[in-house]
Amino acid sequence: MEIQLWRELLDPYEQAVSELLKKFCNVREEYLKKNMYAPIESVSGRVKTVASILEKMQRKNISFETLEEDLDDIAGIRIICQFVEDIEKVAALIGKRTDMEIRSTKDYLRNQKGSGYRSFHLIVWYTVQTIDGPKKLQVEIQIRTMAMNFWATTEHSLQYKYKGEIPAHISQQLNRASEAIEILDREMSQVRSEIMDAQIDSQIETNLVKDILRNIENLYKLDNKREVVKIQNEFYRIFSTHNLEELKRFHRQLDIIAEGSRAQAVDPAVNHQ
Ligand code: 0O2
Repeated sequence: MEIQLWRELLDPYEQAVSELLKKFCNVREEYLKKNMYAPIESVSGRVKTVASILEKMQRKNISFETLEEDLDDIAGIRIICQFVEDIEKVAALIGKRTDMEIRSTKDYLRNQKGSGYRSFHLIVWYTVQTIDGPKKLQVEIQIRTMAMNFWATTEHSLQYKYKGEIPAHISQQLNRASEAIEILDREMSQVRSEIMDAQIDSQIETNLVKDILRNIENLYKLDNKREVVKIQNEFYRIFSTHNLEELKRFHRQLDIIAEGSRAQAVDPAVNHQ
């Protein structure tokens, strides 16, 4: 293939990766804004390098003519979850979306690879809008836990170092490490609800503080500064107690004060009724 055509081929894949990254980050944000536990911990993505495409074409005997059909991971998204249970949730969430269509799945959780690799893969059809019209592409989405990702990233580097021929004794160690990762994930699942509760509380606190600060800032513009300083000091006091219920109560009270202040600013007569 002519060198300049690689750019043309890969550009829509770059676009797909950048759009999907944004979309999956939005999913996480949506959960957090609603004070809910987010099954997505982080998202990354990449377009396969030309060197890696060429290597896989050779290895799998793929021609340039059928490249886009036969190579389903030119665009790749990796979704990292905290717990094994989240993987299913994320896969179900993808299944319900109307902007992507699942073409196939590979469950390397139930069918772990000989190397010890564990992950859940989905190949989806995704359409990007280009100046030449819509282009439907395949994208590989890998979903795995943080622990599985640690193992896969390390093993991938060793695959590169040993050009796919990892010495037997290292392979055995990697297999043992993979078993340890599975046990770790299982152990973490045991305390999942505890961890989720803690994270939800922390998110509620973050959102409450954001709201409180916005209200105090607004009061500064409208109200008696000395009163607002008192409110601000009360906020610092409550915050230092780490009592979420107190913080919620303060937030509700402040909302009422801020509402009254706004009404007064719009209609000064409110104060004289
Ligand atoms: P990169 O650098 O991530 O793009 P294969 O024949 O296994 O190479 P196939 O049949 O297309 O690939 O599908 P599969 O098995 O689902 O693998 C797709 C991707 O999953 C791989 O892409 C890796 O990212 C990851 N993967 C699969 N098996 C292993 C493994 O044993 N160890 C690690 N670390 N990752 C794995 P690429 O093209 O190999 O690499």
